[in-house]
Amino acid sequence: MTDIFDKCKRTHYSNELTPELAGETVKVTGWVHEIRDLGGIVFVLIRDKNGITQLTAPSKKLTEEMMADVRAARKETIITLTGTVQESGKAPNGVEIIPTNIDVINVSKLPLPLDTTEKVDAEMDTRLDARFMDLRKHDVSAIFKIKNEMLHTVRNYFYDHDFTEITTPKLVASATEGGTELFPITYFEKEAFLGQSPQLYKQMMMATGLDSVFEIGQIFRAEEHDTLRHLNEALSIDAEMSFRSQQDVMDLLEDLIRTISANLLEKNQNELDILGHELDIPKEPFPVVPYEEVLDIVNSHDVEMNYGDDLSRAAEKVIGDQMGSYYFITEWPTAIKPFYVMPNSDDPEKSTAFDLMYRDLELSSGSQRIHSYDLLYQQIEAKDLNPDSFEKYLEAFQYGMPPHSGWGMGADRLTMVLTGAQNIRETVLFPRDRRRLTP
Ligand code: AMO
Repeated sequence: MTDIFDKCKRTHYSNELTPELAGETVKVTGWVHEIRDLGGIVFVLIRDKNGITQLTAPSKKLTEEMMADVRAARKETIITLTGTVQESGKAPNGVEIIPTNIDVINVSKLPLPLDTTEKVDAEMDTRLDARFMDLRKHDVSAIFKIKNEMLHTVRNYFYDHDFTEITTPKLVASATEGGTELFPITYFEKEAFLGQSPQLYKQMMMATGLDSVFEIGQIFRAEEHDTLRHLNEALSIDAEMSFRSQQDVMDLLEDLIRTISANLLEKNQNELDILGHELDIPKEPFPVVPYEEVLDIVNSHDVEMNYGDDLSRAAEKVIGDQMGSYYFITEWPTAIKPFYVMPNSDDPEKSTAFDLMYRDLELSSGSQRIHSYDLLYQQIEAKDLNPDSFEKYLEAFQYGMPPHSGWGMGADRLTMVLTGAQNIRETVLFPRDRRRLTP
């Protein structure tokens, strides 16, 4: 018995078939994308992860048996086609395959939950319900190929800059980013939460002497928001550096964004073309706008914003229109930033916190952190938090905590920018939002 894996072992992916192979016998395996039966000739398009191959079956040249096999093809069924390459100006990659054998590997049920040929637009919910099939579409898989390359670049970048990769618990005992956005869970007889951020752990790592650490991991936010830019489970890229200032970590973030953009242009032009997205390559140093200037700009565009307000959606739109692609907002009021943010030494009302924005989208937040135990304790109390819940975190600050800085960046939001996706759900395989917990 022929092993099924031998049967479907391809010689080429679709994109590797070129007119230079004319006359050769090849084997391609994939999903039946489309069937066009014109009577005397049948075309079957076969899709794999890299493209589409055209099977051409002229009834005059093929046996009745072969024609019957071709006509038996069903959409989204997996088949292996063996055949001869022939040049064809009209077919994908300029080649078509004249079949000598067709093996049906696994038959698809019909009707399909989605049209993979993109001739019929599907609602986002329908697509997410049948995500496995949605991802068969090349303009959907392109987003994840770009996200993959971005994450690959991020990891390499950190390794090249002498960072240590860490993984920290997602089952945690206390809030980090303000108390309202936590998912409570039952942890045996105790109360626990899903982690909003690796913030406390990455800071505790500064007390270990590892100096620079990063983590790529899930964060959980019980926000009620149902927007195109919020999810309840998101992927965060976190960096933390000892003996490095706010400016140092802003420079690192900027350099990382440039490196990602350059790598994508080099490696993923095909996916960018499929998406019809022109990557915005940041050339100049990212502009820096202090919070107070943001206030002036926003108010001068008839959107009310007072000192101490966070950016409303309307304010984000105004500032995004004014600033264009990547820019930093700095000098945020200490009062509206988390307890661990170091106040500005000259003017403690202002902080060392910064946000990296892309147009009207916040991509990353960071700051210099408080490294003094006493000040940290005071700030926790000042934010009406209970220092007892931070006991183990605080302990790390009593035995020689280096001055340090860091940031966290939303990987899904960054993917939106890199792919041109307008809805964050496009950039996550199985998004978790207000209404969606499956698949
Ligand atoms: P912050 O809460 O600003 O900062 O989060 C950092 C970045 O994470 C992304 N993000 C989200 N993405 C999608 N859906 C959400 N609900 C969501 N929430 C956050 C955003 C945001 O800019 N501990 C700090 C970081 C630090 O200072 O190191 C923090 O978590 O892109």
